[in-house]
Amino acid sequence: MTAALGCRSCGSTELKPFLSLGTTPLADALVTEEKLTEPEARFPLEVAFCPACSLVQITEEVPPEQLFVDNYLYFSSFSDHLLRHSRAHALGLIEARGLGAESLVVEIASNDGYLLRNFVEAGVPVLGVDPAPDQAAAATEAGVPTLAEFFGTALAERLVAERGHADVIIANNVMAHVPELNDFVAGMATLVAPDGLITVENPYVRDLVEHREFDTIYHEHFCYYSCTAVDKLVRRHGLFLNHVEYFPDLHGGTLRWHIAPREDVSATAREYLEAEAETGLTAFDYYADFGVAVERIRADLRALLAGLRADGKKVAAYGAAAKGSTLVNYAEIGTDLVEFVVDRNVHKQGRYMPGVHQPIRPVEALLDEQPDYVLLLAWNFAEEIMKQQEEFIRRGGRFILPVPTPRIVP
Ligand code: DWN
Repeated sequence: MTAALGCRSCGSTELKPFLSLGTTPLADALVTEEKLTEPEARFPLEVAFCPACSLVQITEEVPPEQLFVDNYLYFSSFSDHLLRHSRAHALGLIEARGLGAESLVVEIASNDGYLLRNFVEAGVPVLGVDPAPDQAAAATEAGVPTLAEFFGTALAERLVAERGHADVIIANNVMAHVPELNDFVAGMATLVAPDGLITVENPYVRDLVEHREFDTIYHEHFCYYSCTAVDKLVRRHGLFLNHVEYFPDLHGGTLRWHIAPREDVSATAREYLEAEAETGLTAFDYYADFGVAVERIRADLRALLAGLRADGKKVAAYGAAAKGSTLVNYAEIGTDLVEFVVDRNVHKQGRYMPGVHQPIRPVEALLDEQPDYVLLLAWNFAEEIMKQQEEFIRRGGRFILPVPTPRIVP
């Protein structure tokens, strides 16, 4: 672990911390039975704002190999909502860009092939890049050729030499996950064709603050983006932020940035940049009080759970999500408050939540055990999950949504 020497984008050494979530275990380091009694690696979890380029980022750095290679358990295909979103993205690009058999689409952090498979079905040549070996293997087995490597300038140069430039590069939920940010963006600038397109998706830092989504802060997420930060970052590498799309119901509020070697900035992109300057996303004061709001959520959630338990209620949780790990560890929600967690990712079942050690069980445990309340750690999929759990709700089960304020639904 090494403390970042300066801003991951512009190098400024004037970073201004505004929130500390304590020293926490790695969010996706779900614990096996055999290792329950062993100490877990913990790292400071603190975020800071860069006044020079507006990038929000964590101040400590965990080696990516430790985050994404050693037993990384996140598989994208466990969310129907995400699969629908990804398919629409792929089909939209095929039509808008006139992609066909002569094209090349590269996805960075392609996981289990959840998105690229839509291009394969349409006969568009693809290449996935993902360092997580199990996910890369699953993608390759599903017919999506995938390199189990980290992406950067060196790999980009090799790919150009071997395959030529990419007509489209897709980088969803990965530009937040790379410590060497400039090398990553320089790699995309190297790989993309001169008339090509790069689409980057990440949660929007405005929604993180305004919807109090502090649990989306964890060591995998080195950076938290505004359009202003993205614009300054890509222009440093001869690329332009030309357009912005907003998806309010994905991961708590996601932006898709359209980036290209040719400048053609849309009115929408300009509006986002102007709005950020007007609302203050480009100044420290916007973030200064976030910590106070987060501490209030912690206190309110703990009080709610303690009250339910004092009334003899049985409480479980849904979603062994990385964000869930941040929430239960920062709020110190142990098995005394939440007995177990359910998750439909079979790779996570049978393990335990980092730090607080709730057992992770199949989703069916909700009907078997019928807890009175379920803390929805995967609140970003609340609609999908609560529809799926109609029987549990019919039997009287209720959910607790933790952010922006802890509340019981329905
Ligand atoms: O950037 C990242 C975000 C976008 O996704 C990655 N670093 C990791 C991941 O973060 P997360 O683990 O917080 O993501 P999810 O996708 O919000 O986690 C949802 C969890 O809930 C997964 O473990 C799957 C599970 N799930 C389920 O059990 N039943 C999800 C759905 C939709 C369901 O119906």
